[in-house]
Amino acid sequence: MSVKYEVRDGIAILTLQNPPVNGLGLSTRRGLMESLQQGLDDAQVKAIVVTGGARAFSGGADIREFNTADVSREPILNTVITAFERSKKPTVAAIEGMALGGGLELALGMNYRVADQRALIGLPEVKLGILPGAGGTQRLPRAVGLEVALNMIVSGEPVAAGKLDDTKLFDLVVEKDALHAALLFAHEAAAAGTLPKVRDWKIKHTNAEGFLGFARTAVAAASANYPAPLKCVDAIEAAVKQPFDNGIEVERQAFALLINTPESKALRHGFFGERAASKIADIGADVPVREINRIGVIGAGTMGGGITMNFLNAGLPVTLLETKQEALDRGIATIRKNYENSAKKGKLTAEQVERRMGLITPTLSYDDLKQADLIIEAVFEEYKVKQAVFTQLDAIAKPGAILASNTSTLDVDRIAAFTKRPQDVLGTHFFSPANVMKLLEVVRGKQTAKDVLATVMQLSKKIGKTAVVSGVCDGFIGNRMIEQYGRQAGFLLDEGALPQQVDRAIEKFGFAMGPFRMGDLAGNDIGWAIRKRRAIEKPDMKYSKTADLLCELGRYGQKTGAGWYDYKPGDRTAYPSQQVNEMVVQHSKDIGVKRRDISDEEIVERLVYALVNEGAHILQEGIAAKASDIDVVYLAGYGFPIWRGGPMFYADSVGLYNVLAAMRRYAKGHEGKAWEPAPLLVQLAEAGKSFND
Ligand code: T1G
Repeated sequence: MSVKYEVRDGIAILTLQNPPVNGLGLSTRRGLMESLQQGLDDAQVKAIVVTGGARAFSGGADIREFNTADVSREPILNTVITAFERSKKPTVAAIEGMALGGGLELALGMNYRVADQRALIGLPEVKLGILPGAGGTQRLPRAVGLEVALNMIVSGEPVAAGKLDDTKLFDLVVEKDALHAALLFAHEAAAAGTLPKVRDWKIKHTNAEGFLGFARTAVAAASANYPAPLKCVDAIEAAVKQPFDNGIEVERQAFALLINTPESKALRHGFFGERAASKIADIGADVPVREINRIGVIGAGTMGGGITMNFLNAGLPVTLLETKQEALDRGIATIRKNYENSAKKGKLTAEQVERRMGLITPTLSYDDLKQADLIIEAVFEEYKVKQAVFTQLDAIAKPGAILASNTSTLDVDRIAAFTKRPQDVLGTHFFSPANVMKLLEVVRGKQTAKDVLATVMQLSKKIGKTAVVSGVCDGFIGNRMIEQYGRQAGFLLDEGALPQQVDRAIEKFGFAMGPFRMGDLAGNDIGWAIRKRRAIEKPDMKYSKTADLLCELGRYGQKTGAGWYDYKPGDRTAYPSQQVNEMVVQHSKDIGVKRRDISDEEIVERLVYALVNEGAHILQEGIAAKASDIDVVYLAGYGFPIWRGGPMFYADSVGLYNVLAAMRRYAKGHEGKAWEPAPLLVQLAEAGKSFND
């Protein structure tokens, strides 16, 4: 039963039991209705307390039910909340852990609320592209006031219950054992005999009209691609201006509209995708994880330093090894500078900075890594360097230590073969800056043991990373796809576009940064080195020569003051470059391609479908286990617009039939060979199926 019923000293206690976070699915909603009725029918019961246990009162509606029939099966959440609100016996919510979304709305329908000061309180629905759909937009403003409620609902950000102690939301905020406090409170409530209802409260505000007008303008400016935030403002405005039941109707209509928007479906896809990424088909909960208490990092450069910070932030000590003292000192100084910059912005206290710095053990000796449970190397991207490192690690690391490579392009199986313990080796591909970027590609070698993979996936969550498992191939998931995206960007220049047009078009589609601005930021010489390698390994993979011509001019990007764009000292603005544009136009002539006007739509289709087609190969080869993993890589690591759900989800929303048809059109053009469709894409398109089916 998803709700346990018991009576203690005349108080009915309803305990939600729907792990992991008491999602308010159909069986839980039914359990609440039946248990409430049982308490109302039981003459010895004087009051009713609802609790969810220590981890969560409730994380809200059971989002696993969305887009299923159950979500609208009675009793829907509004029915349950109304039943509590009409209860003739006092009802008290005992809140620990969290009360989010529908969980908070349920508590708002009760007469009283007692909360642990640390409990997370919020209405995060807007992050899923919807709005609170069970009275939250009507009751929360009545409980915490107009301004606080609007900020909580439009941002979707939870706050600790203690921060709301000065509002009417909680009748009691306690340091611990909220249930015990709630039981005592229930006795008092029963004796008092009053049954306060949030719906009857007035909304506290100073100048509602002015505030709502300002809020509407600010929200519209900040949420151009998202319909939900403005709908939140509409519903809250109804709470201020209309009777309660009218406001509920405004909220209901907005919810029904938003749940079916492409943006909400994309946001929910991303939310589930991120959690599904940590589910690995052949690794169940029964696979043990290894204990990780000490980390070793080899290389104190940009990547090694950033990787180190992730573990320091999670309170894990790191032995940081370099080959030369000055490199080690420089690396430590950079870590300190990063923390001190955060402290200047108020994100860290000076004491936290020192505590984290105190967790670093700098060393020049491999012997100091002997006790490490996990060692990550971030050394130079060359096999012979990796071989030297892993040979030494194999000699000194304790049995059972996990050995990880931060390589972004080399073969993890080949690296594992440098050791006698390939089962303990895998890739952990961090993205620069490693202490900031959420994405972590965890590269599973052929011989990587299951418990090694399970351990690193669990550790990834502890350090706040979005981890996605990749198989071994050149570029894993993200970089392998971005290479095809970059090829199309170059061909578009050959055929008639200019860098600023390509960037503007894809940024309008929603990418954080177009390919040419990205190249200038990351360094155009990185791609140059890869193309030189490709010329030997894959001579039939053609590229536009413009990128090489650019590098031959020494225009590596911001780091050389000039790249695809011109830059001014101290100014990171990318100014279109007459020299580069002339070079591009001249190159078209040199290769005999007649330049033509290219539409933004073609630019977007060619860049995005290049990702999709390579993603289909990656899926077919089993490098990625599921399409949503590929989407998560692009949402978390490559600035793909989250309201479009990732390349594979976006292709599904366009329709694979249409994607394939467009690719076939482009296959007739310049360098059309690049548009050879992946067999899986053809197969799905012809079957009328989707990647994310
Ligand atoms: N329903 C069902 N399962 C949920 C869930 C939910 N609401 N929230 C999380 N989970 C699962 C999640 O999939 C994962 O499962 C596990 O819990 C741990 O999650 C009418 C309609 C609650 C802060 O948007 O923000 O109410 O992978 O890894 O870091 O107005 O999950 O272990 O099998 O994230 O501790 C509103 C969304 C719903 C909350 C916990 N509620 N969840 O974070 O663990 S809409 C939300 C979160 C709604 C009403 C509307 C977080 C968390 P598994 P986790 P965590």
